This record gives sequence, structure tokens and C-alpha cells, in this order.
Amino acid sequence: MKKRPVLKPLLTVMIMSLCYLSAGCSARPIDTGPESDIKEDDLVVVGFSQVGSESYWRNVNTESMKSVFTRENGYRLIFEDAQQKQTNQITAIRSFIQREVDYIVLAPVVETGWDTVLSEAKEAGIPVIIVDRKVDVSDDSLFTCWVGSDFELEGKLVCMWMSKFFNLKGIDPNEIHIADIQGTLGSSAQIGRTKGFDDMASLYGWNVAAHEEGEFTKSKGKEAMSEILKKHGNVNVVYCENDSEALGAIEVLEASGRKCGSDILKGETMIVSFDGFNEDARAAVAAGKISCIGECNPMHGPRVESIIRKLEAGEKAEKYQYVTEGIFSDTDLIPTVMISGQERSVTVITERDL
Ligand code: GYE
Repeated sequence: MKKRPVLKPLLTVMIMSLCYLSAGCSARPIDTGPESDIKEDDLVVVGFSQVGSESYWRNVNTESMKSVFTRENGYRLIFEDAQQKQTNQITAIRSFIQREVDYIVLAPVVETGWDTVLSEAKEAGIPVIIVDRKVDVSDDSLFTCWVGSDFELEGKLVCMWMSKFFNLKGIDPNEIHIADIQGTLGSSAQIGRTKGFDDMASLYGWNVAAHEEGEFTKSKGKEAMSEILKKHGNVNVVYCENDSEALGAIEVLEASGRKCGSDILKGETMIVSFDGFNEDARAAVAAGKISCIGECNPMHGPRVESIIRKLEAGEKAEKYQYVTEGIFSDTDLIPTVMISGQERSVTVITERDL
């Protein structure tokens, strides 16, 4: 690997901020001097292979990464958009290895198929940080660590919220006809959210009408919703595995003359989804069209950056780092949901919060 002084600009920033804080000043951006003062060789080079730009979540996530891996912070980011294709990600990783980057950050589109390319990175001595979705590899020393969400738990939380809601409204589980619009098949977010859904639906005794693939996009979400309506007209709840799909599903349902909302006894179709970091989806919650969103936090940039700081300082990073998440809803009827002995809060989104 190429020789480089250990995160010099970063150390300068840290020392400067310590001096600043100890001088009792209030926080303000640290002046690291003109960009031209930062020498190319001092920068930590990070190759980031991003899934694509399939959803609102993904765009926020990309911004979060780009906002921390800046020159001012001591980095040179090589960003590669894989357009949802694993082969593009493999090509990107190989090019990062060739360019002798200091770190590889991978947001994998699917879980399997990484053994060979990650072995190549390991042989080249480049640490690999996995972010968001996981990789399923035979030897977990092929990556340094992972940071992201517990997708199965997210799925369970949303189902628990629904079950509580149905109980409060006196809706019998038998009356629930629910369809799942799935994310990209084989991705951790899909695997976890579908499993959480399947397990809880069978536990509660809901009628599962369909699983239809929506690829985490609004356009595929629309197609999936149209298919479901054609084949299963009695569906009264739609579990969308992300907000982009939910917004697509709402468009189709409304165009078919249905009303989206939680009053399913009066013929409304309940929509639940995941993410919660998009204005349109939050507005749909405030308007009562999405009843509940399982939070999925996309702000991984600072998390990955602090892992790199640790590694640069010669410390070990925790192998798996899960982000704690809650629920967003249009109602305060259910203030919390308990899972595995932990309380997860339900944040109500109203028009005023938009
Ligand atoms: O929920 C979805 C995105 O992997 C957590 O991917 C991520 C998911 C997110 O396309 O909107």
C-alpha cells in the first residue's frame, strides 16, 4: 500500500478543534485554510461503490457520504454509482484496488457473490467497510466491519405497530388481507423486511394475499400495485418495503378510485412503508395516506468516517454496528412499540412538521 502520513489534515482539524473548545468558544466551522494548502499525498483515498440512485433514501445516503469525505476533511473520494448492478460494483472494487486506495467502502446491492472480489481486496491489504446492506461471505475476515440497520427488526416493528392499531380499532386479524411489495430481491433490506413481515403475519393470523417485487423504485412500485389490484381486489393493507414504492402504490390506488388511509373498516387501504427521510413520504404520513413508516436512517457518512478515523488511529472497529431506529406515524394512538425488551418510540408527523 502507498505510504501516506496518518490523516494529517484530519489530525490538524482535531487539534484545532480541541484548542478551539478549550478556549471556551462556541462551535463554528473550523478554518482549515485554503484548500490548496492540503497536499494531495496527505489525503486519505476512499473508493466508495454505491448501489445506485433507485430511491429517495439512496440519494440522501449518497449526500451523507459525499458531505464527509471532502478535501477539507482530509479525503479524496472516488465515487462509483453501480446502477443497481453487482457486476458494476465488482468492476469498481477492482479499479479501487488497482488505484491503491486506502479504504474501500461498499454498499452492496445484494448479499451474495462477494467472496472473490473481497479476497482480492484483502490480498491487496485494503480494508473494506461494508455499509447499509450486508454481504454473505464464507469468511468474515474478508471485510473489516459493517454499519447499517437491522432490517428484520424494522419489519417486525412495523407489523407490531399494525397489530396494536388493529386491536385498538377492534379489527379482527381475519379481516386483514395484506400484500407485500418487496425491495430488490436478495438485498438485506428486502430479505430482512420480508422475513419480519412473513413471521409476524403468520403469528398474528393475517391473510397474506401476495408478494410482488418492487425493486425499491417508485415505477416498479406502481407496476407491483397494479398487479396486486388485478389479482387480489380484496387487499386492504399494503406493506411497501420502502417509501418510493409506497408513493407509487398510492398513485395507483388513488387512480383506481381507492382512498389510502387507516380506516380499513370503511374501505380505505392502509399503506405502511420504510425509510422516512423523504419530504413526499413525510407529507403522505401527515395527510394520513401512509399510516406508519419504519425508520431507516440513511445518514451513514459520519458513521463510516468515524470508523476510518479509528482505523487510522490504529484502533479496532466493532465488527457490526447497528443503528437504533423508531417509527413515524400519522397518529399518537400508539406511543411506543416494545421489541426484544427495548422500547422504540413512535414519532407523529403532522402538517406542522413538514
Ligand atoms: O430502504 C431503500 C433503498 O438498503 C436500506 O435501499 C436500504 C434500502 C432503503 O433503496 O429505500
